[in-house]
Amino acid sequence: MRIDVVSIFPTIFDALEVSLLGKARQSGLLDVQVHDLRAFTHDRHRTVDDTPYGGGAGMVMKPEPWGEALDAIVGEADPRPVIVFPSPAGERFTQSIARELSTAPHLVFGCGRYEGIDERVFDYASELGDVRLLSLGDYVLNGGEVAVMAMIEAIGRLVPGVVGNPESLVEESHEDGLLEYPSFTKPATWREREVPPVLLSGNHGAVARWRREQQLERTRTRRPDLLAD
Ligand code: 6GU
Repeated sequence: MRIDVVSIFPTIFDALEVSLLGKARQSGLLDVQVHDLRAFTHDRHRTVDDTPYGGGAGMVMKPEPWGEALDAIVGEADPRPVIVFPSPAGERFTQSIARELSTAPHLVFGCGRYEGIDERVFDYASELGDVRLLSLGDYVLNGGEVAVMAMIEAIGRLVPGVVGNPESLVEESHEDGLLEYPSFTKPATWREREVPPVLLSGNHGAVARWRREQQLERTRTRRPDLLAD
């Protein structure tokens, strides 16, 4: 999978060099390229923002550097990429969207800062690829970079081969619409706390039933919204 990221803080993405995703990049499973938006400016101050038309607080990202960056990165790339703009005003990013995007051969992430990107950029981008505006949740970050890090990790680990044991992907929170069951390892007693006896019983059917009950109970108490869906 090819992933391009456009940002005015490209070094934030240095963290993608470590751990599982770092390995996947080294092995060629993920080809991640990070681009500095300011490289697509032409003035002495490498300006990427300006005051909003109509007035109001804050600054808006200018369309011209975005247009040049998208032209350079996407150009006439044969499979139309999915172009993701992280935004608190976007559709909620979920495990099912992560699954869907993990099958795309080419993803482009455009990280906005300030009060956002000139709206015309999204319309232009839709000529070059399939545009998605995606939000992590109902809170506000200073920019899209940290959100894109989270999305790349959620998507990248679903690309076949990135996670060594694919079975570890199936019983996770959100894969079946429920929260994950609790896990325990040795010792069986630790600081006077016991592992639930059913897990030591060797009765696979009983273990499976217990785990299912735990999933339902946790989801009911912590995330009732998931059961309503
Ligand atoms: Cl994707 N971007 C920003 N700036 N804030 C967010 C977000 C994204 N998701 C939640 N808050």
